[in-house]
Amino acid sequence: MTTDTLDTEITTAISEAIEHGVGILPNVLTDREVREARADFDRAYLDLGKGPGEPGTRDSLWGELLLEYPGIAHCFSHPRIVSVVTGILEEPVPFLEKVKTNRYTPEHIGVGKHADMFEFEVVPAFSEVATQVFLDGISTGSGAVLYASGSHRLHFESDDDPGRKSPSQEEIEAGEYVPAEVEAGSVIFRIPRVWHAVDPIHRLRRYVTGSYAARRIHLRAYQLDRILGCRKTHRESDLTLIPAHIQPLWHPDPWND
Ligand SMILES: O=C(O)CCC(=O)C(=O)O
Repeated sequence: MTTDTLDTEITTAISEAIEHGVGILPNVLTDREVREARADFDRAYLDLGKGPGEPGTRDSLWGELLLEYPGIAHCFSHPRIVSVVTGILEEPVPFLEKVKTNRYTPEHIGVGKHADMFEFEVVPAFSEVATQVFLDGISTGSGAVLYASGSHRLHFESDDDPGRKSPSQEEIEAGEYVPAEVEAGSVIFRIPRVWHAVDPIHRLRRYVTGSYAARRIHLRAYQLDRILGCRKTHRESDLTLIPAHIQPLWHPDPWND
Protein backbone atom coordinates (compact mmCIF):
# COMPACT_ATOMS: atom_id res chain seq x y z
CA MET A 1 0.00 0.00 0.00
CA THR A 2 1.37 3.45 -0.88
CA THR A 3 2.03 6.23 1.63
CA ASP A 4 -0.69 8.29 -0.07
CA THR A 5 -3.26 5.52 0.51
CA LEU A 6 -2.22 5.20 4.15
CA ASP A 7 -2.53 8.99 4.62
CA THR A 8 -5.96 8.96 3.02
CA GLU A 9 -7.10 6.20 5.34
CA ILE A 10 -5.95 8.25 8.33
CA THR A 11 -7.66 11.45 7.20
CA THR A 12 -10.84 9.50 6.39
CA ALA A 13 -10.91 7.89 9.85
CA ILE A 14 -10.44 11.33 11.46
CA SER A 15 -13.20 12.99 9.46
CA GLU A 16 -15.61 10.06 9.96
CA ALA A 17 -15.07 10.16 13.72
CA ILE A 18 -15.63 13.92 13.81
CA GLU A 19 -18.76 13.79 11.64
CA HIS A 20 -20.38 10.52 12.72
CA GLY A 21 -18.83 9.86 16.13
CA VAL A 22 -17.29 6.62 14.82
CA GLY A 23 -14.34 6.29 12.42
CA ILE A 24 -12.68 3.13 11.12
CA LEU A 25 -9.03 2.49 10.24
CA PRO A 26 -8.85 -0.87 8.44
CA ASN A 27 -6.07 -3.46 8.65
CA VAL A 28 -3.82 -1.60 11.08
CA LEU A 29 -2.21 -4.70 12.55
CA THR A 30 -0.52 -7.25 10.30
CA ASP A 31 -1.60 -10.90 10.57
CA ARG A 32 1.50 -11.54 12.63
CA GLU A 33 0.74 -8.63 14.98
CA VAL A 34 -2.81 -9.93 15.41
CA ARG A 35 -1.45 -13.39 16.31
CA GLU A 36 1.00 -11.87 18.82
CA ALA A 37 -1.66 -9.64 20.34
CA ARG A 38 -4.08 -12.57 20.69
CA ALA A 39 -1.42 -14.74 22.34
CA ASP A 40 -0.56 -11.96 24.84
CA PHE A 41 -4.24 -11.19 25.38
CA ASP A 42 -5.08 -14.82 26.23
CA ARG A 43 -2.01 -15.09 28.45
CA ALA A 44 -2.95 -11.90 30.34
CA TYR A 45 -6.45 -13.27 31.02
CA LEU A 46 -4.98 -16.44 32.51
CA ASP A 47 -2.15 -14.66 34.38
CA LEU A 48 -4.48 -12.05 35.84
CA GLY A 49 -7.07 -14.53 37.05
CA LYS A 50 -9.88 -14.22 34.51
CA GLY A 51 -9.70 -17.86 33.34
CA PRO A 52 -10.57 -19.12 29.86
CA GLY A 53 -13.97 -17.35 29.71
CA GLU A 54 -17.50 -18.43 30.64
CA PRO A 55 -20.23 -18.32 27.96
CA GLY A 56 -22.34 -15.19 28.30
CA THR A 57 -19.72 -13.14 30.14
CA ARG A 58 -17.79 -9.98 29.36
CA ASP A 59 -14.43 -9.95 31.14
CA SER A 60 -12.39 -6.76 31.34
CA LEU A 61 -8.83 -6.11 32.45
CA TRP A 62 -7.39 -2.66 32.97
CA GLY A 63 -4.42 -0.89 34.44
CA GLU A 64 -0.72 -0.66 33.79
CA LEU A 65 -0.14 -4.42 34.23
CA LEU A 66 -1.49 -4.77 30.69
CA LEU A 67 1.51 -2.81 29.42
CA GLU A 68 3.78 -5.70 30.39
CA TYR A 69 2.38 -7.63 27.42
CA PRO A 70 4.11 -6.25 24.29
CA GLY A 71 1.39 -7.42 21.88
CA ILE A 72 -1.20 -5.48 23.90
CA ALA A 73 0.98 -2.42 24.63
CA HIS A 74 1.68 -2.03 20.90
CA CYS A 75 -2.05 -1.36 20.35
CA PHE A 76 -1.84 1.86 22.40
CA SER A 77 1.14 3.47 20.67
CA HIS A 78 0.86 2.20 17.09
CA PRO A 79 1.82 5.26 14.98
CA ARG A 80 -1.24 5.06 12.70
CA ILE A 81 -3.59 4.80 15.68
CA VAL A 82 -1.91 7.71 17.45
CA SER A 83 -2.10 9.77 14.21
CA VAL A 84 -5.88 9.40 14.10
CA VAL A 85 -6.26 10.18 17.81
CA THR A 86 -4.03 13.25 17.38
CA GLY A 87 -6.20 14.44 14.48
CA ILE A 88 -9.49 13.98 16.34
CA LEU A 89 -8.31 15.65 19.56
CA GLU A 90 -6.13 18.25 17.82
CA GLU A 91 -3.51 17.41 20.41
CA PRO A 92 0.12 16.76 19.41
CA VAL A 93 0.71 14.20 22.19
CA PRO A 94 -2.62 12.79 23.38
CA PHE A 95 -2.92 11.68 26.99
CA LEU A 96 -3.54 7.94 27.40
CA GLU A 97 -5.96 8.09 30.30
CA LYS A 98 -6.95 4.42 30.51
CA VAL A 99 -5.82 1.08 29.08
CA LYS A 100 -8.23 -1.82 29.02
CA THR A 101 -9.13 -5.08 27.29
CA ASN A 102 -12.54 -6.66 26.79
CA ARG A 103 -13.38 -10.27 26.07
CA TYR A 104 -16.92 -11.41 25.29
CA THR A 105 -17.39 -15.19 25.37
CA PRO A 106 -20.32 -16.44 23.24
CA GLU A 107 -23.19 -16.80 23.40
CA HIS A 108 -23.48 -13.23 24.70
CA ILE A 109 -26.55 -11.00 24.43
CA GLY A 110 -24.53 -7.91 23.45
CA VAL A 111 -24.80 -4.43 24.96
CA GLY A 112 -27.84 -2.14 25.13
CA LYS A 113 -28.05 1.37 23.68
CA HIS A 114 -26.18 3.97 25.72
CA ALA A 115 -23.59 6.77 25.65
CA ASP A 116 -20.44 6.56 27.80
CA MET A 117 -20.78 9.14 30.53
CA PHE A 118 -20.57 9.42 34.28
CA GLU A 119 -23.44 11.85 34.51
CA PHE A 120 -25.81 13.48 32.08
CA GLU A 121 -23.58 16.53 31.72
CA VAL A 122 -22.44 18.20 28.50
CA VAL A 123 -18.70 18.15 27.79
CA PRO A 124 -16.18 20.12 25.70
CA ALA A 125 -16.23 19.00 22.05
CA PHE A 126 -13.73 16.31 21.04
CA SER A 127 -11.89 16.19 24.34
CA GLU A 128 -11.82 12.37 24.45
CA VAL A 129 -11.74 9.41 22.08
CA ALA A 130 -11.75 5.65 22.67
CA THR A 131 -9.89 3.25 20.39
CA GLN A 132 -11.00 -0.34 19.91
CA VAL A 133 -8.31 -2.54 18.34
CA PHE A 134 -10.22 -5.65 17.34
CA LEU A 135 -8.48 -9.01 17.60
CA ASP A 136 -11.55 -10.80 16.21
CA GLY A 137 -13.79 -9.68 13.37
CA ILE A 138 -17.21 -8.20 14.13
CA SER A 139 -20.18 -8.09 11.78
CA THR A 140 -23.96 -7.73 11.80
CA GLY A 141 -24.00 -11.53 12.23
CA SER A 142 -22.01 -11.24 15.48
CA GLY A 143 -20.94 -8.37 17.67
CA ALA A 144 -21.16 -5.38 15.31
CA VAL A 145 -20.93 -1.99 17.03
CA LEU A 146 -24.18 -0.13 16.39
CA TYR A 147 -24.11 3.67 16.58
CA ALA A 148 -26.32 6.68 15.98
CA SER A 149 -24.43 8.89 13.55
CA GLY A 150 -23.87 12.46 14.82
CA SER A 151 -25.40 11.84 18.26
CA HIS A 152 -22.11 12.73 20.02
CA ARG A 153 -22.63 16.39 19.14
CA LEU A 154 -25.79 16.55 21.28
CA HIS A 155 -23.56 16.04 24.34
CA PHE A 156 -21.11 18.83 23.57
CA GLU A 157 -21.05 22.26 25.21
CA SER A 158 -22.30 24.96 22.88
CA ASP A 159 -21.77 28.74 23.00
CA ASP A 160 -25.11 29.15 21.21
CA ASP A 161 -26.91 27.08 23.84
CA PRO A 162 -25.25 27.70 27.23
CA GLY A 163 -27.99 25.90 29.22
CA ARG A 164 -27.80 22.77 27.09
CA LYS A 165 -28.73 19.47 28.78
CA SER A 166 -27.50 16.18 27.44
CA PRO A 167 -30.11 13.81 25.91
CA SER A 168 -32.05 11.41 28.13
CA GLN A 169 -31.81 7.62 28.07
CA GLU A 170 -35.24 7.56 26.36
CA GLU A 171 -33.88 9.71 23.52
CA ILE A 172 -30.81 7.49 23.27
CA GLU A 173 -33.04 4.39 22.98
CA ALA A 174 -35.04 6.03 20.19
CA GLY A 175 -32.02 6.86 17.99
CA GLU A 176 -31.41 5.50 14.52
CA TYR A 177 -28.49 3.06 14.62
CA VAL A 178 -26.19 1.78 11.87
CA PRO A 179 -23.66 -1.06 12.15
CA ALA A 180 -19.87 -0.78 12.12
CA GLU A 181 -18.23 -4.01 10.94
CA VAL A 182 -14.47 -4.64 10.94
CA GLU A 183 -11.99 -7.46 10.45
CA ALA A 184 -9.43 -8.55 13.02
CA GLY A 185 -6.56 -6.04 13.14
CA SER A 186 -8.77 -3.04 12.32
CA VAL A 187 -9.56 -0.17 14.66
CA ILE A 188 -12.75 1.67 15.59
CA PHE A 189 -12.34 5.21 16.97
CA ARG A 190 -15.36 6.13 19.04
CA ILE A 191 -16.22 9.51 20.53
CA PRO A 192 -17.40 8.28 23.96
CA ARG A 193 -20.66 10.26 23.87
CA VAL A 194 -21.86 8.78 20.58
CA TRP A 195 -24.90 6.59 21.22
CA HIS A 196 -23.86 3.00 20.74
CA ALA A 197 -24.71 -0.65 21.39
CA VAL A 198 -23.37 -4.09 20.48
CA ASP A 199 -25.21 -6.77 18.45
CA PRO A 200 -25.63 -10.24 19.99
CA ILE A 201 -22.34 -12.13 19.99
CA HIS A 202 -21.97 -15.63 18.56
CA ARG A 203 -18.16 -15.75 18.20
CA LEU A 204 -15.34 -14.88 20.59
CA ARG A 205 -14.96 -11.08 20.59
CA ARG A 206 -11.68 -9.65 21.92
CA TYR A 207 -10.38 -6.12 21.67
CA VAL A 208 -7.83 -3.78 23.24
CA THR A 209 -9.18 -0.36 24.10
CA GLY A 210 -7.52 2.92 25.04
CA SER A 211 -9.15 6.12 26.32
CA TYR A 212 -7.25 9.15 25.10
CA ALA A 213 -7.87 12.71 26.26
CA ALA A 214 -6.88 16.18 25.12
CA ARG A 215 -4.36 17.40 27.68
CA ARG A 216 -5.42 21.03 27.32
CA ILE A 217 -8.89 20.14 28.58
CA HIS A 218 -8.57 17.08 30.79
CA LEU A 219 -5.39 17.50 32.74
CA ARG A 220 -6.66 19.82 35.37
CA ALA A 221 -5.54 18.92 38.86
CA TYR A 222 -9.07 18.07 40.03
CA GLN A 223 -9.26 15.23 37.54
CA LEU A 224 -6.10 13.44 38.51
CA ASP A 225 -7.89 11.32 41.11
CA ARG A 226 -10.29 10.08 38.46
CA ILE A 227 -7.42 9.24 36.14
CA LEU A 228 -5.52 7.38 38.84
CA GLY A 229 -8.68 5.45 39.67
CA CYS A 230 -9.14 4.49 36.00
CA ARG A 231 -5.59 3.23 35.84
CA LYS A 232 -5.63 1.49 39.22
CA THR A 233 -2.30 3.13 39.85
CA HIS A 234 -0.64 5.63 42.16
CA ARG A 235 0.78 9.08 41.84
CA GLU A 236 4.13 7.64 42.90
CA SER A 237 3.91 4.90 40.28
CA ASP A 238 7.35 4.16 38.81
CA LEU A 239 7.33 5.54 35.28
CA THR A 240 10.33 3.39 34.36
CA LEU A 241 8.01 0.36 34.51
CA ILE A 242 6.00 1.81 31.62
CA PRO A 243 7.40 0.78 28.20
CA ALA A 244 9.40 3.61 26.60
CA HIS A 245 7.07 3.83 23.58
CA ILE A 246 4.07 4.44 25.90
CA GLN A 247 5.72 6.92 28.28
CA PRO A 248 5.09 10.14 26.30
CA LEU A 249 1.39 9.26 26.08
CA TRP A 250 1.14 8.06 29.68
CA HIS A 251 2.80 10.86 31.56
CA PRO A 252 0.57 13.75 32.65
CA ASP A 253 2.60 16.95 32.48
CA PRO A 254 1.43 18.34 35.82
CA TRP A 255 3.23 15.47 37.56
CA ASN A 256 6.50 17.00 36.45
CA ASP A 257 6.02 19.59 39.18
O1 LIG B 1 -17.81 -3.80 23.25
C1 LIG B 1 -18.02 -2.79 22.58
O2 LIG B 1 -17.80 -2.72 21.38
C2 LIG B 1 -18.56 -1.55 23.24
C3 LIG B 1 -18.78 -1.74 24.70
C4 LIG B 1 -19.47 -0.55 25.25
O3 LIG B 1 -20.55 -0.25 24.88
C5 LIG B 1 -18.77 0.31 26.16
O4 LIG B 1 -17.68 -0.05 26.61
O5 LIG B 1 -19.30 1.39 26.46
